[in-house]
Amino acid sequence: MTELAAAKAALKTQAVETPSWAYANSGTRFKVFAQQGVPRTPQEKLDDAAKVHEFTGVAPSVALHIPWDKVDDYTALAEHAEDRGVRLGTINSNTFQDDAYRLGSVCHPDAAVRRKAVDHLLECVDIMDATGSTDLKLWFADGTNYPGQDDIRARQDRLAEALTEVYERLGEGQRMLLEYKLFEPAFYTTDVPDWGTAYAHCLKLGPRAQVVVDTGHHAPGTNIEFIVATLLREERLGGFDFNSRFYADDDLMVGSADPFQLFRIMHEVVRGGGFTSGTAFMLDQCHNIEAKIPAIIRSVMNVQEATAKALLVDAGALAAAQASGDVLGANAVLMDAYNTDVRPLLREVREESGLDPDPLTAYARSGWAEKIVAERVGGEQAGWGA
Ligand code: AOS
Ligand code: ZN
Ligand code: ZN
Repeated sequence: MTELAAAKAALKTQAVETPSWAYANSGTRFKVFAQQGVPRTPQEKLDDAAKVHEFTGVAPSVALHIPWDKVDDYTALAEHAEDRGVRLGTINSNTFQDDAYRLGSVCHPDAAVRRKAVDHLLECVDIMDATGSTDLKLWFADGTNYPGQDDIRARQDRLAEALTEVYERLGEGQRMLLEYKLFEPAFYTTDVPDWGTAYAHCLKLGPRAQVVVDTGHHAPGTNIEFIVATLLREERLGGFDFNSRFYADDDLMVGSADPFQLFRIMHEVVRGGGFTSGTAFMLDQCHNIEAKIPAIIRSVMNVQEATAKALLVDAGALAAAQASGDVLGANAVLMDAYNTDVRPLLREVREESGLDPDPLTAYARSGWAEKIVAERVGGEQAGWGA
């Protein structure tokens, strides 16, 4: 197979998971700007996600959030997804929207609150059993605001205890993905603030505990591709939460703030065999002012473009330049790939897969946007900014 054919084949099998909450209304703590036609139920979120998959061909699964997507019958929800041509993906837990969690959830000083939080996580694994989801994604808002507020070490012990109980409950083929975040909502300490802390816990738990890299959860200037390379090397990169940031956890469209960073990350994914290692490629975004479905289609396309560029890196030339200490030459190999306009290649890939080469105009032509505005009244809030 030529290199171009190999790149095309990889692009055709790429899978980007879209988050249910990105289809619903969301906002900042200042205001939620409600949009017309947004989903009123988890089923309608899946209907919209199916449209993203229909026009991009590479968004076959949808991440759920419990309780935002709570239903009585998860098997029926999985069937609804299947009927629409998509499937249910990662289950995201929520231990941050209850009054009980003022001082934390699994790290809370009170054992009764920790029990409540762990029970919720165990319920999420029950849901995974019903939906057939393989991944449980854990993000904890736990932390403290003031020095001395709680014992940093004791909180780590409580975290380890909770994670162990949930890890032991996982069934065959299920994984626990632990996400880290620099700060927010806690401002002084965060209990899982960085990849090192997440990795240390995962290492103790076992191979089915892996780290999630949310691209928006780092300090400015952090070399995220280094983290990606390291976690892949240690076989602990469970997945990505893709999004873009300018300031904090902005959850903007992936590849919109810094497409070069996304390319550098995807280069390390390609280099580290991340397409075949079980790494999940998820979006974690909120579309506060832009139209939601087109924004998600755009995001999926941005991931595809960065991936295509990374696949076009001339690995042989790069290795040769690196081995001979050719600093400028090595850098030029990467930049050549980054500066390639891959849009014609991706149009070809789509046509070869029986898709319209331009997903955004195809979606606009489909009439779906008008249909949902006419049919859906009173769409729901995602949960953020509620
Ligand atoms: C929060 O900042 C995180 O990015 C999480 O991934 C969060 O759990 C997700 O946005 C929805 O639950
Ligand atoms: Zn995230
Ligand atoms: Zn986040």
